[in-house]
Formats: sequence, C-alpha cells, structure tokens
Amino acid sequence: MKDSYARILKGAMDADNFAKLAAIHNDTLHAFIADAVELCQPAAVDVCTDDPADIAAIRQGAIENGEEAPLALEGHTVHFDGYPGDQGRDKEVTRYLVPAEAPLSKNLNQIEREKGLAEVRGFLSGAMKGRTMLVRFFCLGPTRSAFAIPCAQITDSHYVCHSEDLLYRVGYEEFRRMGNTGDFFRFLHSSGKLTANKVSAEMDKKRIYIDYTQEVIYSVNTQYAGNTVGLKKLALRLAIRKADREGWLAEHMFVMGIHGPKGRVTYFTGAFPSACGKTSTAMLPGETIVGDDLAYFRAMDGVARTVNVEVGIFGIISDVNATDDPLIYQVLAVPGEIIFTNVLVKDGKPYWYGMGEDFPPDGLNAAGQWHEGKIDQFGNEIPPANKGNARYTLSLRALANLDRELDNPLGVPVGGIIYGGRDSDTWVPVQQSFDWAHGMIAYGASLESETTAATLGATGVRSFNLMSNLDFLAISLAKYIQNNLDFAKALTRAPAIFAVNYFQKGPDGKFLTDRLDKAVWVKWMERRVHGEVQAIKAPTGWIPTYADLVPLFRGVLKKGYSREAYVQQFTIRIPENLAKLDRIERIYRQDVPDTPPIVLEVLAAQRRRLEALRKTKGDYVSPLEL
Ligand code: SPV
Ligand code: MN
Repeated sequence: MKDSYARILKGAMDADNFAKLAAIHNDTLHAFIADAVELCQPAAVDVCTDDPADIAAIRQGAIENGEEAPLALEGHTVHFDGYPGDQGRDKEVTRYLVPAEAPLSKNLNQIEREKGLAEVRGFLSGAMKGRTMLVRFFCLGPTRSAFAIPCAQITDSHYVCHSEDLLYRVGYEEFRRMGNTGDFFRFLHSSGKLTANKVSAEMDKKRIYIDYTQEVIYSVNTQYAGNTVGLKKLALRLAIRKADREGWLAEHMFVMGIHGPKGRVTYFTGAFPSACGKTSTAMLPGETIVGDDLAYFRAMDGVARTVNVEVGIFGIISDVNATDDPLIYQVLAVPGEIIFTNVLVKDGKPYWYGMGEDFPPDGLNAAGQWHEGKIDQFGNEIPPANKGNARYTLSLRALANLDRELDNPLGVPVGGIIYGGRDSDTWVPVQQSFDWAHGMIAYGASLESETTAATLGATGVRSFNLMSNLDFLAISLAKYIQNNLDFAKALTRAPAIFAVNYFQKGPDGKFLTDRLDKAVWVKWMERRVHGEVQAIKAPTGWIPTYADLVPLFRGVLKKGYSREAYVQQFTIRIPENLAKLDRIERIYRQDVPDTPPIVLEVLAAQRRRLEALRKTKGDYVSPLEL
C-alpha cells in the first residue's frame, strides 16, 4: 500500500481492519477508502471480508443500531424508509456529474461535475462522525467470469450492507485476485442525519450523484434501497456505459428457465417496468428462477448468453398472496432471512396491501406509530403500508425453485426475450415479433406502462419506458437502441422476441386475464422458440392459435379456455394500436436526437399493416378472421 494511503487508513481503524485492506493490492481502492475516511470522518471503520462471521456481524449491527427490528418469525426483520420523502427511487435528485466540455444527451438529468461534486461532498462532509464506516466488497455477476464486475461499497448503513449480503455475491476474494488491474465500481453512501425512528431526516439534502468519469457514485440523506444499494440501480447506470464501450448489454431484466416437454429448459429474459408482473413471472410455479431484476448479456461463440447480476430479490410485496404468487408467499410465511420494508407491523407480524388479510387498526409503519385515520404533517391520511412499493429482500438461495445455473460463469443461453408493459387497451396478452429488429423496436423500444409507486411522483399515468431501462440510461437513447439492434449481429441465431400484457381490460373495466394465466403464455413462448406451436400473423406480430392454447390451459392450469375468451383477448385493437404508434413515433421524432432511421421505418411498417387490415376488416379484428 502506498504510504500516503497507509497513513490515513491506519489512523482511522484498528490493525485487524487495516490488515484486511492491506491484503488487497489496489491503489485505486485504497485511494477511494482514504478519501472517504477523510471526507466522512467516521469514528471507526469495519472492513468486511467474505467470512460468514463478518456477514453475521452486519446483520446483528442492523438490529443493534435500530435500522432493522426483529419480527416474530426467526430471521425476519423490518426496516423503514423515511415517510413520505424516501419511499422510492428519486429521479429528481439522481444526476450524472458531467465534465463541462462533454455534456450528456439532454434528456439525462445532469449537473456540471465540479459543481455537483462540491455539493454532494459538502453533504457527506463529516456525515459519519460518531458512526462506524462499513467497507464491503461484492461482485456483480458470477465471480471468476467474463461477466464479473467487482464493486466496493462504503456506507454507514448496516441495512444497506445487510441488503447487499442478501442480494449480491461476496467479492473480497475477487478483489484480492484482481490486484492492481481491472475496472471496478465504487459507491459511497451515508444515511445522513437520522430521526429517532432511524430514518434519514434531511430529505432536502438527498442526492445521488454519478461520477461516471471515475466509476464512483455518491448517495446521501436517503436509505431507500433503490437510491442506496450501490450494486442495484446505481451500478446499472455505470454498467450501461461500460457495456456500451465494450460491446455487451446491461439490461433491467429477469432471467428464468421455462420448462418444456421432456425435461427441456429454455432460458428467457424479461423486461417489465416496476409493478408490471416481472417478479411474478420469474417466480411462476413449475419454472425456475435465475434472477428477477438485472441481467448482463454477452455474445459468446455466436450465442447470446446472460447472467443474473444479483443473487437475491428486492421484490414488491403488494398483492403477494397465497393464490396469486404461491411460491413467493410460501417463503415469506416461514422462518428465514428476510427484510420487510415499509409494511405495517403489529405484534411482530408484517401486513401489506393485497396479502389476503385485513390490516389491524394500529401498528408501526414508516411514519411511526400508526392508527386508522392518522394524518401526516401535510394533512394527508397515512396509509397503513406503502401501497405499491413495500418490499421484501431475500436470497434466491432460499428458494426451492432456484435454477441450478445461477452461478454458471458462462451464464445461460437465451432462447427468448420478453417485453411486458402495463397496458389496459392495446397489446394482446402474448405475441412474437417478426424478427430481432421488429421486436427490439415495436416491443422493447415502444414499451409503455402506467406509473406506479416504485418511483416518487404521480401514479397511474401512462409513461414511455423503453426496455424498462429508461431511468438508468447513462448514454443517449439513440445509442442504446442501436447497441441493442447491433447485438444480434454477433449471433448465429438471435433469441426470439415476445411482448406480453397482463393488464388488458374489457369494456367493463375488468381484467381479461387471470393473474396466473401468464403461466400459459410462457409455455406457449417456450414452444414457439422450438417451432412446436403454430401462430397467426397479425399486424403487430405472431399470435397463438386457439387450438394450441386449449391444451396448454388444461395442462398448466387445469382449466378450460373458451373460444370467447380467446377472441376477446386476441382481438387486434387497431385504433388503440395506432394511437400507441402516434405516441411512440412522436417521442422518437421530437425527443430523441439521432433516432436510428430503422426505428421509424419499423414503426411505419407496423402502421401500414394495421391500416391495411382496418380497410378490409374494421377497427377490431378477431383473431379468427386473420
Ligand atoms: C425497480 O423499481 O425497478 C426495482 C426496485 O427493482 S429499485 O431498487 O427501487 O430500483
Ligand atoms: Mn428493477
């Protein structure tokens, strides 16, 4: 270790902790920690290795310092984030630090680097006085793999670390192997001043600033995991830039094994904006989960291969119940290491919306002691739990349906890619694109969803979210789309691309499909990849035949499937599809400089197909008439 760093680090921690840092031979790492120590001025520094004893101490620390409280079931804890100001990802104060001479594309939230650094470092200055600084090492993707990205996290939050222990692979040994070479990501977080309830107090000073020139991210005055757990959505932004430089893809996608006939497993990835059924799909009974949130893709010997960046789930708990999400519910109902966040707690039991039980009349929640009708400081009634963004954090290793390829350093081959939105009136429940470019553009780059509570701001508004990755783009939209289009060039056989929509409604406003019907759609997609089911050519893509769906409904869900249901669900709604094209084309024409011309061409071709069909068959065309 260089003398200048050794002097600072030795002075800030005991000999044991110093030895753990000295055993990693990396100047950039030492410089990062020394700088953080000088800036944040912690009372002590704890360096954690991959040793289970170090990890257990973190778990214990979160309870001792009050960031988590034990619940009745063994291993369960609850954590609260500040109410109402810290209940979701905060896009407003998440900014890229850009060098004055090289601004980013104008739709990215950015601030001049020197100015932003001064601001966020100002808030971090002395932020850990009287507290322990935790230094952690993790790895994005499997260790000893071409996909792997080592990460160093510094934080004063045991909750953040505990979450990371559940969500990521340990990385201390990876750092030791790496030595002084190689790229890695760095995250510096402080919860800032805390209230008596141990939640961040100074919401006006919340900042999440991304210094991509150094691959360092600063986060302060927040605890919500989407803003603080460096390896999750903060790292995704750096990964998108790294993937852009190196020719791979960093996606906001689940990875799952869909089980076909005769023991065949076909791997699928899926991009769904928050609260659109992503985790529910990855956790479907009968299938196996590799991951539910983040995937890296690489072309290897002509094959698209993918890994789960994570090893845990930070999932939305609302509407998780024994009927709709049996596998998740089962795990949540038994002892095991789980952090519940922003639920209501009464007598050591967590309650959430849509769990299938009534809320008790009082209890503890993110706003403190709660009772029915309680009003917050702004005069608004406080809900018992966060409606759309109360969550659970657990390790995938606790799941019986975990896929055995989770840690394969080569990842899994991708058979299909699914794009799913929350759309009441436009898309059919499942369809397959005509080819890679059509799927990437008419499905992925046209993805829309009604907004939900996973981000702060209004809910229920239809918003554009290409590949469900819009919030994390750290390069221009045009470049990102081009990278997705180009990815297939290195493949001998590109994965099939599908679109799903679980939220289609009929004229009476009721959902047209049941929550578990997705179990059938995935089986259909798996068979399509292998050419084992037919499809009908609609203007928007290939749709299933009635004859193929009937046995799938019977086999998978043990239920009948009427011709009327099929016709209702798979009727092509031409006016709504055209209106969607209007919205999407407007975005690409007006808001995206340098849109690749093929984007508008593919959308125009889809419009022509829809209009041609309308001329002969009218506005709403039954699949039986195609
Ligand atoms: C999402 O909102 O997409 C999540 C949760 O996966 S967060 O950590 O907030 O990003
Ligand atoms: Mn996500």
